[in-house]
Amino acid sequence: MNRLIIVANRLPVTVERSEGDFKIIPSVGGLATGMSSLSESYDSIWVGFGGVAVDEVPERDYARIRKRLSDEFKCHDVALTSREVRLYYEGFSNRTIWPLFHYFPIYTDYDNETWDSYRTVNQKFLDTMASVLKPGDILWIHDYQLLLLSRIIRDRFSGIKIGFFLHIPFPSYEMFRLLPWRREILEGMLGADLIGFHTYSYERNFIDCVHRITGYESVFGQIRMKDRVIKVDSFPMGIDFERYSDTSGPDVARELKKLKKSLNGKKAVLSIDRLDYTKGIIQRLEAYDHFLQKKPEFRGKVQLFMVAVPSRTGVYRYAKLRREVNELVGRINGKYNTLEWSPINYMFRSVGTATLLALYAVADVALVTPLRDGMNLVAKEYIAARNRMDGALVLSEMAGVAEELGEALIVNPHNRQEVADAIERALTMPKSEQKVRMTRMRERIRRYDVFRWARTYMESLQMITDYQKNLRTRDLEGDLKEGILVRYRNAVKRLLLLDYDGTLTHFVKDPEEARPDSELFEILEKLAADEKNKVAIISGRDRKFLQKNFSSLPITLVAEHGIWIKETKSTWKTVANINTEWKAEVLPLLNFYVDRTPGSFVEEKEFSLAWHYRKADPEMSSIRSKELKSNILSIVSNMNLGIMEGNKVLEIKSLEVNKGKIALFLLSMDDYDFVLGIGDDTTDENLFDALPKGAVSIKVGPDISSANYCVASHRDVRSLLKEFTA
Ligand code: ADQ
Repeated sequence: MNRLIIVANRLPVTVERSEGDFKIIPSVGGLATGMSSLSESYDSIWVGFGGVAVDEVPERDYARIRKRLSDEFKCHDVALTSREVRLYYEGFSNRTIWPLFHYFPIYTDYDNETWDSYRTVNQKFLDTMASVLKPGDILWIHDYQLLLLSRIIRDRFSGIKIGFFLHIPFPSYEMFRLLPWRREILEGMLGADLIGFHTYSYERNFIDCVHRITGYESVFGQIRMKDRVIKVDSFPMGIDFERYSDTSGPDVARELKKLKKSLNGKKAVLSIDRLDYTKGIIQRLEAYDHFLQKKPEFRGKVQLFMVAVPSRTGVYRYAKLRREVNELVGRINGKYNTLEWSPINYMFRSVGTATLLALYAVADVALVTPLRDGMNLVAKEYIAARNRMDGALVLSEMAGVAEELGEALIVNPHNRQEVADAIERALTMPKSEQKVRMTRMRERIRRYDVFRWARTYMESLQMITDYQKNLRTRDLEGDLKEGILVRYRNAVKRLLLLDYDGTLTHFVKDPEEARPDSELFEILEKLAADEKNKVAIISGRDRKFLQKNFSSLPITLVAEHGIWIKETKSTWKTVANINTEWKAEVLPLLNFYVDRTPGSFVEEKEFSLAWHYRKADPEMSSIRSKELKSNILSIVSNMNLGIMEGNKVLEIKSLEVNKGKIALFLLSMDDYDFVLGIGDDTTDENLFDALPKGAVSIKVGPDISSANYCVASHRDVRSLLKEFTA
């Protein structure tokens, strides 16, 4: 059985002092439940903070707690000091990442001291794990307190499968870029093989930030980095549906009876969350006040149960919020109180499972109106508990869960009138309509529960790591090289497809200077002289350049990535009908970038436009090229144009042509028993992908590629080609 190491800020236990000793109580939170379902397939071990700081208790007690955690619960405690808890957890995690990722930039602190501690603690997690990790282990790291850990582990242990899941939103670039440590944080996350989010929007935001800040490209949720491909995907977390849908227990019945008695026929509205400014508690209260103000006929007929669990009490904002909520509840109650009725029943505490279920069961309406929420499990729990298919959910569009629950009454939590109207609609919704909406939502929540979530995630992690194995290009040396030479010699009809810049020759600052030297000429001449060979140079260069430098050789020339082809002793032809009207629209934009990026220039080709920035300042041009690329993307997306990123060049051209398509055309001309493709940049990936099974594809350079083999530079290419003709 494989071992699964689950890494989270907090271990799934609570350590409580009791009569001079300690009690360790396993928690029943969503994450612990989801992970427990994996115990059939994996031997699970947890690594995290146990909740007791090293300097909080005598050394001997601390050692005892750690030992019990590990022996009895398979939990490995990360030893944190109370200072670290203050700086890393309350500080960087909860005063920097949490507010910023929830779109509260004005609540965000940028403090080097807390950042240093965050880094140190992420490192400490590794130290604890180092004694636990074994080859073949799978790691699943959770949440925003450990954004750097994946990279730290990858740098130390290669070959470990690492999954990371973020439980909070991932913000848009405009928000994320505010972080002074944005690059380190992204690089930290990118150490994982699979990065999971609750929703597709967070996934998109992340990919966008990665592209703009690090420059890595992504295709269908795969980010291609220099030496690895990783997967980014969304996995909306679910709940243990059965647990919340069973409200039949005696404890629940008892609680329910109490609640019903206190309601005395009034309708119940429920609000339940951790006391957090992201949950929109103040705004919710204001909307409820507004509702009572505008609809006096409901006074005395509804009761709001407002339950708030104390949370992060050591952080100033939370203490302040607690006071504000207290005051507001007091004010609203004071405004409408009568002898028989008080509009809000406020509980500032955590409630047990039976009470929680009874509250869900009694509530005619649930008000889930966070200002931002990664997912929000309360909404799902309420739906699960509505086993009579009634009740209505008022749900904020800012919660991740809103993407799954279109049948809820969706509101903007900042729009007081809209929330007030939704409360009224929910309270007066006909039973038949409640049933239709609730049935659909329940079915969905039941199907994709927390167990399915955990399983799907693990399957995805397995898939991406298998895929990576297949992608690993092998160095073309020794026996491998010998094998190719033998196949070459035994073949009777060979097709050799060669890129030019960076493959047959090195790069130079001025593209015009990259003339073939005599050594290359000799190699090509010899290859072409063998009548078993058909040699083609497939380049991004224009016809003029290829014509000038290679027309004396009996080889096929392909210009502009496949737009033009010239067979030996023939003239240039195009193989596709290509539209060029788009050029008039794109050219001014490129010229604008030339003006702002000294040293760059635009090359206008017949069927494409290329922006070259090899001679420009590297840092500036790298920023500009990313910016230009995203600007062009918005223009070209509906014109069937593609952007090809070569080495220090962005080329915009019709998607009707690429090196792969021309390779297929050449392949169709004869029956070859040896096919070779060599190239160095992303445009050559189309070529590699188009080659038939059994063909030899070689990537020049260290980047990840779909080629079978790789070599370090154009010199290796030349030496291989020389050996062919030796
Ligand atoms: P939270 O911000 O904690 O979680 P949420 O998903 O709603 O938010 O989970 C809260 C949990 O606490 C629920 O299971 C709920 O039953 C329980 N709870 C709330 N109030 C309670 C009370 N008074 N007494 C007892 N239990 C109470 C973070 C993210 C979310 C994301 C989850 C899971 O902020 O967006 O959905 O992680 O990824």
